[in-house]
Amino acid sequence: MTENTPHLASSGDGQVITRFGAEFLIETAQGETIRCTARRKLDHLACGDRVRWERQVQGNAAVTAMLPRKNVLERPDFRGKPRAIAANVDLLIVVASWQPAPVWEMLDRYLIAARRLPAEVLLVMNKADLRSTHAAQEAETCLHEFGLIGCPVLHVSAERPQGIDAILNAIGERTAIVVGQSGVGKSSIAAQLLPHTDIRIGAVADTGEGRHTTTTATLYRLPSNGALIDSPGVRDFGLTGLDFATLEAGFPEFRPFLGACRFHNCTHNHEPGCAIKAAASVGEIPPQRFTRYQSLLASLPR
Ligand SMILES: Nc1nc2c(ncn2[C@@H]2O[C@H](COP(=O)(O)OP(=O)(O)OP(=O)(O)O)[C@@H](O)[C@H]2O)c(=O)[nH]1
Ligand SMILES: [Mg+2]
Ligand SMILES: [Zn+2]
Repeated sequence: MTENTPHLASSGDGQVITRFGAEFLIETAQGETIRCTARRKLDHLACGDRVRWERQVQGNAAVTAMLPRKNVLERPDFRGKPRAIAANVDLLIVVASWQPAPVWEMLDRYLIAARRLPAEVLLVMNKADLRSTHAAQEAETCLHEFGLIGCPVLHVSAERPQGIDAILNAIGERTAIVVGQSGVGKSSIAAQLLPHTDIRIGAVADTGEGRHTTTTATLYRLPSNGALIDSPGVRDFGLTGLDFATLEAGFPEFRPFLGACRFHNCTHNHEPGCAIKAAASVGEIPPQRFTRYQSLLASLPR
């Protein structure tokens, strides 16, 4: 191999562990981590991507191609252009906490994103130790609704620690990513799952807001053969290119009623004879979720 005979070029397949601008850490098929650059045409590469790499005779390694992706999680950059956060994700672990408090509409958008990937979704309510002191009744109602629509919910505390094994079991041998607001404890959870790995954790400000401690997505191998991607916290999670069909599909609680509206192109908003609205009005569809659906609908480009 090249390690012993540097005059020989080598090549192989690998996976992006993390990237810092134009520099990538690639895990080779042999489990070795190497530093690589990539051509500009591969600028869209993200953590989790499978790639082909080559080491030059001079000793520099470069990513030469991206292998086919199963899926990619994106969010808009400051210009609104889609930016890849991570690729080849099986499970989207949406982390929320009691401080900072959940932004429910953001959780709705993550559910839509998971459905679109597609990937399974798991809602992890971290900081369970703060629930009795910080949870407002309205928050408990909103959270309860996620359970009602069939979204799996785990209550954990990365600090206690408590409930961490349940996360590990949910991941199994798959690749999961933790996403959510800054300061909810994504890296704290990652650190609990990976006790021998050095992972940065940052205190929340007095306002309860996170300080954006994690700055780039990183993939970690779990002892269970699965993988966990820790990702930078967001202030908000926007969906790129959201259309009506994607929005509707992101509300699984609508499914039993779809097709029963008077108009086949019903948007479940102002239309007469809407079966979804009727179900929401009698509580068969969780009302808070339905209200937020309407505001998401209003945000769609016309
Ligand atoms: N009370 C309590 N605090 C916690 C818990 N888990 C994490 N924290 C604290 O929350 C703060 C933020 O933790 P991080 O793990 O850095 O949060 P993060 O989601 O990775 O934040 P970003 O990297 O900025 O997105 C730290 O001060 C942690 O000690 C918990 O279960 N209970
Ligand atoms: Mg973090
Ligand atoms: Zn309708």
